[in-house]
Amino acid sequence: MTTLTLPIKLSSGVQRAMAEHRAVLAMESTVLTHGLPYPDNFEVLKILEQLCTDSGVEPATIIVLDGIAHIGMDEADIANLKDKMQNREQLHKFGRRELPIAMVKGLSGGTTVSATMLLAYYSGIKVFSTGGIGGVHRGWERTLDISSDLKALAEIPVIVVSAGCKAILDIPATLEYLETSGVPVFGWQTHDFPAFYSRKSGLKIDKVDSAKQLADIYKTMMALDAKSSGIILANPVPIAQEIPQEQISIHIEKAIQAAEDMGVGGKNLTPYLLSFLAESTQGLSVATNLALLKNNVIIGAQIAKELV
Ligand code: PSU
Ligand code: MN
Repeated sequence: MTTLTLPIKLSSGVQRAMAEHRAVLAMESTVLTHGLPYPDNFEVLKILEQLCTDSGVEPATIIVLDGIAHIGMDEADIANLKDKMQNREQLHKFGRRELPIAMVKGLSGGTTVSATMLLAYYSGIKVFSTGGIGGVHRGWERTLDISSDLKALAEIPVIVVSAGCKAILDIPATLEYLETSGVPVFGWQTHDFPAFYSRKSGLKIDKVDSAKQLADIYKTMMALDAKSSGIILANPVPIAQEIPQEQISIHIEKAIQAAEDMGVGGKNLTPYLLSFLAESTQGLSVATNLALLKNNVIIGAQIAKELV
């Protein structure tokens, strides 16, 4: 078999940063294609990339456009994405298993945590900031719906900075799955695993105190085991933007009931629940979403700098 050149393109900024041995932070794109309304999503992209640059770290938003995995977007790529946004149905949601078909068929879409982790690792990027990770869905006993994010976390040695996961999921089962898979889960200066909108889920995890400490843990893990898992760093949403659990849980119960009534499942379930929540909280969830994304980029950038 001849060797295949994969359709993976590094942005000019990422190429430069790598050549100069400067820190790079990966970011996902499902939040752009499926998580946030247009044109707010482009505003968020700009804000997050600027925050990253201000921290002295090169942003690498990962996305698939016309079958090419982009590791960071140049101006022309952002224009191309904006164009595709006008006909949003053509933008898919790609998990890890869908990357080869997207590349072969020349499709476009956002990459989930599992796909972003794979492309980041392949490109030599060790840290990735996102909003929330996928996990074990409620009712998994019946549906076996477990996000491929968890399997990717078990198999790909990338640090994923998130605000935990939403209570649309079965959070205790998600943490059990991660424990079984040997994935370390740390709280950023806290023992509380956050539940995305809320700073606490009621579940306890280990704590890290600094970016240096986490970077040292990552290096130690890699030295011990060449086939290491990823690491989850759970960073609670800032207090000012927190939505208390009692308040958000009403919306979450409604979202889950609506999905059940509509028979939504498989890869459509998470986007359905996310957009239901955005609508039913009337934008409240969008402000929280932006606050925690920014918070995760700031911490992710600190860690990326410790790992160059
Ligand atoms: N949870 C969120 N926001 C998100 C997602 C999950 O709070 O944007 C997205 C991420 O891209 C994640 C994906 O990787 O959904 C998980 O989808 P699934 O449950 O189908 O694996
Ligand atoms: Mn699923």
